[in-house]
Amino acid sequence: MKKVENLETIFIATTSIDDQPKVEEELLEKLTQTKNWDGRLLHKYKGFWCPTRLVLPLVSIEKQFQSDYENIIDFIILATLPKSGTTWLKALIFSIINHHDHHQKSQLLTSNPHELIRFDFDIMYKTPPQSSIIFPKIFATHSPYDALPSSIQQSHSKIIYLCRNPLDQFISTRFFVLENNFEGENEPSTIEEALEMFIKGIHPFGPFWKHMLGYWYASLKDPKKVLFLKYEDIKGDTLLYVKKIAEFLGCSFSKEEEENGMIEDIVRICSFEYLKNLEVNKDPSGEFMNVKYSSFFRKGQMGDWANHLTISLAKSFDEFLKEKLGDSGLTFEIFTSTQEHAHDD
Ligand code: PPS
Repeated sequence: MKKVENLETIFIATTSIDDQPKVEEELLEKLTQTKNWDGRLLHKYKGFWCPTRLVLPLVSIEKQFQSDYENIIDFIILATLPKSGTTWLKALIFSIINHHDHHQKSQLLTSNPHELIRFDFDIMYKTPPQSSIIFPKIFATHSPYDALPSSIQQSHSKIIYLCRNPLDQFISTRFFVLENNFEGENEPSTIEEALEMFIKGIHPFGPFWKHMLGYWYASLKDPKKVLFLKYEDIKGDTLLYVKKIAEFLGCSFSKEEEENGMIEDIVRICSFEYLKNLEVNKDPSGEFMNVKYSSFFRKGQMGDWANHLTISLAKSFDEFLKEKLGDSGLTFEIFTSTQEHAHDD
């Protein structure tokens, strides 16, 4: 592996996506499989339910990180469960990292955030067979902490984890899947059936509580390495979190930049309304991994679960969640004060 420039490194591909059918067949045979509520296949890989088409790209990445461990450089990794605010986090981090460089920063106005900071599995997918893989210094992953290449855990890489009220994440996923017809020929399950599977941990990159707790404990163990964030907290005070993220990444804003309103600008340009209404994100031909850009911007609100689930379902979910999170110190406020005392009619 050699360093190309500041933000890019090259790995030489060891497994070609061309070999996928054969290698995948052999590997997948060894893994437990199940179907998600939308009919898509999931395989149990490294302790989590991995969407089947992503298993091989993740295996390849693992191999390359292992073989290049000697030269590993320090990465910046954005980790999330799907539908937890990844697009927002990508926009924020891209803007923060490039805050000194107006030209770079302005790319957010003409590119979808997923094109600016890519997912690990997407990098593998887009690489032509047998060619060098351009692996950027900053990338995103949905993999759980324990499933990250061990060299990442051992290096001085920085990890920013973002999670979200799991009921909102569940609802966001539900609409995303239905909008994009991922279920193919399968009849999608009812929302209640889908929630039951979610509670069993059967969903992409699940179980969700293990995903969150993995990064939570890693952040407690080494807060300089892992920054643990919640969607709801960032919504509550985006400005404060932009500063925190910048400090964590070692690229704080100068006094002058703060006084010139640079942080407010980043907050505004990364806001849901602003990003959603950019021409690039409204363009019906704009797609990322076969998903329309517009599909990454639905409502961007907290508590949307209440428009789709009953209070009693949410209350039993809350009990379940508290039990799973135990005495870890990680908590979520699922209910507003009014909802807490409400009952279904
Ligand atoms: S993905 O497919 O995993 O990358 O999806 P992800 O970006 O994690 O989650 C999509 C949800 O995030 C909302 N969103 C935002 N919220 C706040 N601010 C900004 N800028 C923003 N951009 C996207 C998006 O609307 C999805 O949430 P829901 O609840 O479905 O609206």
